[in-house]
Amino acid sequence: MNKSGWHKTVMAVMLVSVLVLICGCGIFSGVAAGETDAYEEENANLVVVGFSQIGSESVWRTTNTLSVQKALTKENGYFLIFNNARQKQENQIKALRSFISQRVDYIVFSPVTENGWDTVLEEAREAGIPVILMDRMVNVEDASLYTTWIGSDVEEEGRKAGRWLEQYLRITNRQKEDINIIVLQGTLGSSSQRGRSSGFVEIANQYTNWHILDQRSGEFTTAKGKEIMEQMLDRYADIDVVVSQNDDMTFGAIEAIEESGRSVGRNGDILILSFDAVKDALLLVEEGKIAVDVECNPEQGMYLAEVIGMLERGEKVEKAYVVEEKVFTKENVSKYIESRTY
Ligand code: GYE
Repeated sequence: MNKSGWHKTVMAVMLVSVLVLICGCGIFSGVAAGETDAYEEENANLVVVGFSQIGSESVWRTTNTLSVQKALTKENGYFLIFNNARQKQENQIKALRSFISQRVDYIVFSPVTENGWDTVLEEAREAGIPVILMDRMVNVEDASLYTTWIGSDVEEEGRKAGRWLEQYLRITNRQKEDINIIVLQGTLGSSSQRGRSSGFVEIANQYTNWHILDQRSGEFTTAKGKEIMEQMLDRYADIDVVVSQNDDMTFGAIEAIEESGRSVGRNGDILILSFDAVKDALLLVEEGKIAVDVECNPEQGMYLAEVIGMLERGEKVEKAYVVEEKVFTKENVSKYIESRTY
């Protein structure tokens, strides 16, 4: 082959390679585009929901997260974007802003504390995205900044605990005795902490012999609940009642009390009043270690799906949906334990 013949061959090979490359790309991009179309088509009708959860501080919280994930599935017509804020309001605000920039159809969030939401909620409103509050409340000037709220009457939960103690002291003839109380609070500034505190105090204030010795936050966790309880046991020799604003803190508090050589229960040194009523706590109610557990229902996912469904159909929704809750004591708890899934 002469020099120009060799050149021609090289050129031809290069040309073929380029063509193969172009066609190849074409084929690949054709497949990819097809897949994207199918993917987009499949998701086009889904309702996109951005959900900012507080964190995973308690059994209640993980159950609540699961219940939303179970309700807002693709099969049910939803595309759920989940974000865990790890107890930080700034993370929740960031998540909300990212939902706004992604133009989700709905924002759902459980605000870690009540204050400081006006600006980001105004941004959501400007973007035309309805906001649904779940579990906890916000404290905003303009209530139209959120569409609706699904949760528990936490103030009533606090009252229920107070009423139980009232009745128990009456039945056991201890109405005249000085009753020393410690309150283990949840996350300070959260609606569950504020509501449970004020509901209980409303009842406590009716009795001059009920003394709230101290209240400190155990941040709704077992570890912190135990730590705070240890401090309280060191500081106060005579504690009759511990009001622990969730079961996780209660587990820690009971450990601390027992390790200090004191006992819990109706025949023990300290009465425990708890909230949430998760399965492990119900077992302790049955055992007599927790005197009363006021239920707080975390399974709010199906209510959420129902409310979004109504909004999708253009129906009017209520401003608040309050879930039903019970009170568990040794007298009634046994029949509820088996069916408890969390
Ligand atoms: O009681 C606690 C949780 O806001 C009602 O938050 C909720 C509370 C619940 O972490 O366990």
